[in-house]
Amino acid sequence: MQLIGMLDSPYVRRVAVSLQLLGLPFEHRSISVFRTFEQFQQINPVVKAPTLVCDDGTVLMDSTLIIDYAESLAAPRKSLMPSDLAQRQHALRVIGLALAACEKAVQIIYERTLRPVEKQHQPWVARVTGQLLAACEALESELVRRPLAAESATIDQAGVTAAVVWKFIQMTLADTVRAPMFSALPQLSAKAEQLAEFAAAPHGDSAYQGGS
Ligand SMILES: N[C@@H](CCC(=O)N[C@@H](CS)C(=O)NCC(=O)O)C(=O)O
Repeated sequence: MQLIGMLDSPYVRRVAVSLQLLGLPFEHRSISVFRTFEQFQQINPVVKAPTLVCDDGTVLMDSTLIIDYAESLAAPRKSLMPSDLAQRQHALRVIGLALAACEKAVQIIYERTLRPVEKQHQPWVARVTGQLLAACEALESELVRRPLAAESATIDQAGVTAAVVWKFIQMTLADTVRAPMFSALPQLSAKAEQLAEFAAAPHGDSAYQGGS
């Protein structure tokens, strides 16, 4: 199968890391939804990253749905979701907070980079910034309350998503979400970035450094 999209997208990156941890080989095509819109459009007319082209040619999109499909492919051998109800509930809360933080960060970045300065709407930016900070603070509290594993054998989807999202936010909006105000999130991120699965799919322009 082929994963389409750039690893500067936290959505693409969480899929790239998850596929590796689930033991699923894939080819990565580092195609930009902005700089290479037409090329992306040939693969997925909706132009959403990540896109997954399955082995039978079916085109999936949305990181959570792609990971759901990957989980089905890997089952019952492996899963990144805890089966215990309390642990699963915690994982779902962490993933929800991390994805909300991610969405708000992307909204701020799009406002800053895609709109002319005179068309940027400060009340909207202030609202989204408040939501981003609220999500990061709640995420930090969850990680303090219940620390997440950050080893290849034990990291779960909550750990993958929280670590990927924190790295993305620090690479793009460190002026808004100031690392010194947090401790559990930077610690999780620092450990996760050491893992082979994170190192093979680094945040940025490069392609996945593994697989076929
Ligand atoms: N909820 C989606 C969000 C994906 C998303 O917004 N991806 C961005 C790249 S970071 C994208 O495709 N942007 C182009 C667009 O929305 O037109 C997911 O989890 O995959």
